[in-house]
Amino acid sequence: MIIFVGRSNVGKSTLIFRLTGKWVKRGKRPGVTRKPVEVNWRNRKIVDMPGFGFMSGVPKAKQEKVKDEIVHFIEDNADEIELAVLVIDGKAAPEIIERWEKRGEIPIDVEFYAFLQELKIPTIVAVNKMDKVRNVQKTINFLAEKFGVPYSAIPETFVPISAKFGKNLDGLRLLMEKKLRERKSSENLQNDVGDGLLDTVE
Ligand SMILES: Nc1nc2c(ncn2[C@@H]2O[C@H](COP(=O)(O)OP(=O)(O)OP(=O)(O)O)[C@@H](O)[C@H]2O)c(=O)[nH]1
Ligand SMILES: [Mg+2]
Repeated sequence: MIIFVGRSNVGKSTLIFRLTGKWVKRGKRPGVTRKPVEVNWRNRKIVDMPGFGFMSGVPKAKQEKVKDEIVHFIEDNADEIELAVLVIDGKAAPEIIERWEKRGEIPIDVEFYAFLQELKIPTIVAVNKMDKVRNVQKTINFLAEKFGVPYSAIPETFVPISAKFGKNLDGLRLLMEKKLRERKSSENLQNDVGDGLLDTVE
């Protein structure tokens, strides 16, 4: 099982559609995906998770409930989850993170990354909407510092993409395959990951 997580409206569903070609509901406003949506793809389950954080037209209490449901889903399925792709809006995230820190709160993306590490779930951070970002490397370095990812581990953790415009999806797919292989070899399993598992749909 591979899960796609992240704040609302960062482009998780768009990314899944682009990577797998499977139809998932996408939309302009935060709060489109309301429940974990499972897509069967090449002998794997891909899960499109609801976004956490602001959802338009959804009361705050319900937003909190959705976040709890996401946490429970991940905890309940931790053994089965081979890989998490944490999707970030590369344009909006640095500002949001700084705003939360100024308020003395732990930014939700930082909290979620730490949560996935705690559960020992291999994680890739897909820095999406890079079409809107002027200095991509600077954004990634900033995020790495906030997430506590050492400089040397940046290339194996962060990947800039544009789901909407199909940019660097090959880079993401390669990193996903690498992480899946590493997990398999660490578990000493015999089965191969499979060729062309993560073909991009253009
Ligand atoms: N500019 C830009 N927009 C993007 C990109 N990827 C997705 N979007 C847009 O972001 C919006 C949200 O996309 P979704 O895929 O529905 O986002 P989501 O993360 O699944 O949202 P929730 O289900 O509400 O959590 C849509 O308007 C997409 O077209 C990108 O790479 N660049
Ligand atoms: Mg969605």
